[in-house]
Amino acid sequence: MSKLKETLFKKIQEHRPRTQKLLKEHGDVKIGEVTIAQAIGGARGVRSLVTDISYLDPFEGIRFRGKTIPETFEALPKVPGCEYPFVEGFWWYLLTGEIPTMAQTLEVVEDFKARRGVPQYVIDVLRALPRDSHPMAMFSSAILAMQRESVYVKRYNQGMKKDEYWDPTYEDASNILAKLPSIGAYIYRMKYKADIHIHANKDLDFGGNFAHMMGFDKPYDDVARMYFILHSDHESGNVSAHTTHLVASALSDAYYALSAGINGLAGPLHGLANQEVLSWVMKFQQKLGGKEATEENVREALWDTLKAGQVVPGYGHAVLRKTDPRYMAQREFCLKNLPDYPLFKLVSMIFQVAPGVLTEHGKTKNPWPNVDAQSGVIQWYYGLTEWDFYTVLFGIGRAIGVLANITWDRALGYAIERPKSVTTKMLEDVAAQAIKADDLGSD
Ligand code: HAX
Repeated sequence: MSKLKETLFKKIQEHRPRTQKLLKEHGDVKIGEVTIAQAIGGARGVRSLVTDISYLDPFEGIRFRGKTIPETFEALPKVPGCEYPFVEGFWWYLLTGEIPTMAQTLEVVEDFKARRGVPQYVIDVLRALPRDSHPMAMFSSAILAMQRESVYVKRYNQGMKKDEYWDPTYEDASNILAKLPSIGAYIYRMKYKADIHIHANKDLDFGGNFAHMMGFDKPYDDVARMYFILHSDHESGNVSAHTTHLVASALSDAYYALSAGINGLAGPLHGLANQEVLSWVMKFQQKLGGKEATEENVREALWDTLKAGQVVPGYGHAVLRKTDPRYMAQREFCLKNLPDYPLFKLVSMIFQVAPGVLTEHGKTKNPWPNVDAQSGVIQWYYGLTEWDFYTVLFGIGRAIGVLANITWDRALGYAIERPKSVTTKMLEDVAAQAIKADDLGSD
């Protein structure tokens, strides 16, 4: 057994009694109530998911296993000569909650290298899709096509015990994750780089090899590491994480579950917003026709979007009530590495203007930028200008978080998900009863 799997198993054994005790002795304790607005409004704020891998505070933002983004970057072993940590060490951290040593990290690096070969039939599937298919449809199809590889399914069919489910889920998760950079890079080069491919480099780590296979020079390897880690996890309620968790709760394997989660990420209100931001900015520049962007014409363009009944992409969030620290982490990267880049300056100007416009518009509960408002600028600067590929980058990162989560879901025996529906009439009846109770109270 690898060191990572051994450590994970130890953590699972330590954790299981906590979940069992909560269920057995405190199962009836209430942690919240559900309103009609929440039932109709996408279960916003309803506490019905449990994860220890990350937690999203509305004002502080994300913490991975208790650490903020800067603390996480600081604590993890760095790739020699680079500023950002190994993605493989981050995978260890998300799974176990422990910062790995360099030796432990390098063991995962080697393990991933051994797992990273992509079967030829996956390439065939990708090549069979029309070349104008969206990269996210390609990415999801590639993951789904590999379902026949599932170790979990083989073990399940042999009659595995429930408390062993985590083990082949971990194997599936590792096998999938190790292949995602190659799959992403293959899609990119097939679609946008004249179908000319670059072989994996056996000396490179997850982020380094991705940059190499994409065909981008340093420091794009660090950009990739930063990007994957930042996008990995945002607690369990977002669409991609929740979908992956939901599908896996039926004991569908990690291939089915992740492919489904990736489909959710492809929505414009979720992960696709990063491509929408770039598309918005480019349309805006086109409209300016060479004129300089000013706060005034940015404000005008934002209002045009809102008046057309559209959302301003990259702004707002279902949980956050301040600027997303993932936005700030990328902004700091830009301030350090590309402070005078015109696109960065324009995005910074939008950051100055948009919160005021959205506040005046008066609808959104959070007028501040989210992760997607900034990420395209960095990609564009380093030469990745094909913005409909951006959500695949997000998807590779998001896979780290959701695969760690479903490994733990199986370890802790989380149940098949099945919330209860009510009818509109039932809601109307409850509302009428509430009015009656109010009237009696005021008599
Ligand atoms: N521009 C215009 N209107 C917005 C808005 C925005 N950026 N954000 C929210 N609103 C509107 C909503 O559409 C909603 O309008 P209706 O009452 O007419 O339905 C109202 O404000 C209240 O919404 P909310 O409670 O503030 O936000 P939600 O929790 O419902 O939605 C979203 C959160 C992120 C989906 C939303 O803010 C949005 O659509 N933002 C733009 C798209 C975007 O950037 N998505 C990426 C989010 C981060 C992420 O998941 N990345 O993957």
